[in-house]
Amino acid sequence: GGGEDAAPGGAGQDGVRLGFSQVGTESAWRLANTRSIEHAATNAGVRLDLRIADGKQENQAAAIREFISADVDVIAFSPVVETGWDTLLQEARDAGIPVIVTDRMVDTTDTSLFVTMLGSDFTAEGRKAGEWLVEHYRDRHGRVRIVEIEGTAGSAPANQRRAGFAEAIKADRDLQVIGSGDGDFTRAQGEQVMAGFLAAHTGIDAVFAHNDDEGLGAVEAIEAAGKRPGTDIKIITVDASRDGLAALAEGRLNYVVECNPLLGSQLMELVGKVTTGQTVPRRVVVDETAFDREAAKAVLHNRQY
Ligand code: GYE
Repeated sequence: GGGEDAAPGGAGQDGVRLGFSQVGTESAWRLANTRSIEHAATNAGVRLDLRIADGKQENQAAAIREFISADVDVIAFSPVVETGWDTLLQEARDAGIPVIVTDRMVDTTDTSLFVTMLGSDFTAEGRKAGEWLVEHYRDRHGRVRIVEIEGTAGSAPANQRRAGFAEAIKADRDLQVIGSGDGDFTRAQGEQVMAGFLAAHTGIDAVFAHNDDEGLGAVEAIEAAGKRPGTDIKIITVDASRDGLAALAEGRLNYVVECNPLLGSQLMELVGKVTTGQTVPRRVVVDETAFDREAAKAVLHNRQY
C-alpha cells in the first residue's frame, strides 16, 4: 500500500462538489480516514464539503440536509449507526443527488436508496479475531473466559464484528464470552469498561476489543490492576493503527486484525463514475490482512496511521 492518495484525477471528478458527513474523531482509524478523504479530494480536484458529526446521528442528518439544499453533485457519508436513515435517503433521492455509503453500512428497507457501499468486511474481521483465539487455546482444556469491549452501540462495525467473532468461537465450546460492554471506539471508554470487567470477574483470560483504541485503554486498566497485558490476559483488537502495531510488537497486544482507513482514492474514483453516468458495483470491499507480533515488527516502520 502507501500509494493510495496518489491516484490522479481526470476520471470525471474535476470540479465535482462532494458533501461528506464523517462520524467524528473517536479513533486513530477515523483521523486517518478523514485525512485520506481530504488528500484524495484535493488530488482529484473534487470540491469537498466535509462535516464532522461528533458521533451524533442528528448532526449527520443536519449536514446531509444542508448538502441537499446546497445541491451538491454527490453525497457520501459514514453512518454512525446502522438504522434510521430511510427518510433522509429518500430526501436525497427526491433531490436527484446520488448517495455513496462509505465505511459503515446502513440498514435500509430499500437498498436502491444509495448507489454503492465502499468499506471493509467487518464480519470477516470479527471472524479472524475469533479464529486466532480458537487456534491459540486449541490444546487447553477447561473454560476460556473472554470479555468483549464492543464498538459504538448500533454501529455496523460493532454489530458485525460481534457476529463474526461469535460465529468463529463457536468452534470451541470452552471459549465463552463472560461479559461485554460498549467502549464507543475510544481509548478512555475502553479503559473504563475493562476496569469494570476486572472488578466484576476473576480469571479473565482474553479480551476482544473492537478497535485498537479500546484495546490500548484495556492495556492501561490491566496494568493498573497489577496484571500484565498480553501475558496474563491476551488481547485481540481490530484496525492495525501504528499505536496498535507498536503495542503488538512490544507484546502488550497479542493479535491485531487490519481494517484499512485509506479509502479516499477509491471513493473519489466512485464519485467520478457516479457523476459521469458510469455503472459502479453495488459493493466495493477494501483489502486487508491481520498481524501477529513478527508481522507487526516488519511493517511498523512505514505505517502511515
Ligand atoms: O474500526 C474504529 C472507528 O467504522 C471501521 O470506526 C470504522 C471503525 C474503526 O472508530 O476505530
